Amino acid sequence: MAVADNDALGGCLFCDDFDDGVFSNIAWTFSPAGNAWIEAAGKLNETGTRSATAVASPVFGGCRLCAIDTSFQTSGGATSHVSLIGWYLDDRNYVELLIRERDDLWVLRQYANGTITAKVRAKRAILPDHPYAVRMSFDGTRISVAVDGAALLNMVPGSPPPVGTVGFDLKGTTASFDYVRVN
Ligand SMILES: [Ca+2]
Ligand SMILES: [Ca+2]
Repeated sequence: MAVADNDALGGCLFCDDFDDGVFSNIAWTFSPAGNAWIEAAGKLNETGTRSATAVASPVFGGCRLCAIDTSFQTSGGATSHVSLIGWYLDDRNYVELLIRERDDLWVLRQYANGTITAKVRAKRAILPDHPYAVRMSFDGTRISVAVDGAALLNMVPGSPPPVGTVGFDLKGTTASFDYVRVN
């Protein structure tokens, strides 16, 4: 089975630098199924008018007390949003950091049993096609988000507590992800 280039960034629970031009549709799960996420120019790239999701399953079994790093960028657009997904158990139980370029809006929220159980939001400039380095981490009490090294959001998640794998989602735009690293 083809696996992600898991060791390219050094020690990690799971990481992929998206640098080898091969993105496995066996290692990752896509929604809609068969959607073409393309690894090119050192990044994972996707364009979607409708929602498109890629989840690192089965390649990564998930984590609970962990930190997820990525660098992502979006071309933005009127109805666009892009998300970094963490602690993904299934499509009813996960955490996401969602950004809306048009509104310069950053939203951190948890879905538990299909319902939003925790949510915080902040304004911070989002420039089209500008990369942002993001860390989303859970210490057992709070989920925190830092952007380019500066704290931006945190929240206490509801029940059940988050656990699971990582992924990406977008709608109405083009987005690129330089790497994902979980520790
Ligand atoms: Ca690859
Ligand atoms: Ca890369």
